[in-house]
Amino acid sequence: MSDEQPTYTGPERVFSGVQPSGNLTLGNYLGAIKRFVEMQDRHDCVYCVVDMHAITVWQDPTDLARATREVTAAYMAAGLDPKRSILFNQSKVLAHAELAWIFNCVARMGWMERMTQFKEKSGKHKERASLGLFAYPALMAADILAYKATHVPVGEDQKQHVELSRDIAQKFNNDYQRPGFFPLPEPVIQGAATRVMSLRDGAKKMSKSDPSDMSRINLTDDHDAIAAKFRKAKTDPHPLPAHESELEGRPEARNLLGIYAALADEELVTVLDKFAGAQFSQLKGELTELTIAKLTPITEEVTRLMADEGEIDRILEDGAARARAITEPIMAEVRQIVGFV
Ligand code: AQP
Repeated sequence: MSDEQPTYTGPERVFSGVQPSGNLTLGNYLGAIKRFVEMQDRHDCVYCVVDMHAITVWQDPTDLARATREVTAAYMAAGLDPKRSILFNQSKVLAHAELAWIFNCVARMGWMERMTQFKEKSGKHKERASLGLFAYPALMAADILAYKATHVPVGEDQKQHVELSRDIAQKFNNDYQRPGFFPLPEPVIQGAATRVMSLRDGAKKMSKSDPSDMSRINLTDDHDAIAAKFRKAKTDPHPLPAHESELEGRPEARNLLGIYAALADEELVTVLDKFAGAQFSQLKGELTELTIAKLTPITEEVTRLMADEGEIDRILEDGAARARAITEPIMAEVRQIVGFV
């Protein structure tokens, strides 16, 4: 679809979220949470724990509640300040569900059928996948647009969904002849680790739901587990290269060097320079130390915060009230535009 329509002139706002669907991974941290923190200083930010997205695949209710508090704790442990950014869980703000229904009626089946995440997650048995899993991108568009958010920091895997949100916003604006009502949100995909890959297979994304725990670093892993996972990480038989062009066809080398660069806050070229000609064993050793140094303070803080669930719930409640204050006038206008009396 073309983006030609009068541009949105409202304020800039950042929205993003993480699913409480299991242990957070290094991929979630580097691709999303670390970048949320970087944006907090410069923008008006809304960060959600997307529990309604999580139930698109089965979640044990007790585990879902625990994971919702744990993602909130991880947000704060990583550096999000609940006074500056709005932190809350999605199910507390009904605008998400309401706008998602309207967007279900705006989005086209053909658009949804092209979504690679649905194809991957539903696998060979699409007829057994939940209707919610299919409609997931419409809920994500509602998450973003209920706040008229303009920027969405995500990992590479979510780019297609943010682009679909643009299509939905544009079609809504066109269908209801309200040019510029919704912004066309921009995905913000930056840094050296926008797609952290599985440690067992450089062609697969590192994911919370991968059946192999050895494929990922969890934010809750202890030092021994981190060391063992990097030690056993898949490699290739060649020494590490000096130039980015030589990473072509070497996904495991690219992945480990990219993780190092993102954790060290260095450019990939600097890291290539540092390890040029070295064996994987040297990179793995230094990567283990760096990962432990960066993740341990976060893990310890998550444990400390999780000891007071009441305080986490209070933060979520406060964030939800502030979130509702943004969505309510927007939803009042949406209802009027759609013709709901
Ligand atoms: N491997 C990754 N590399 C970089 N970014 C990643 N993200 C996820 N995996 C990687 C980013 O983390 C944010 C939150 O993701 P999510 O929990 O909403 O869902 P997801 O993308 O489906 O992540 P997972 O870990 O793979 O979860 P499951 O296994 O439950 O599906 C997003 O910004 C995502 O891009």
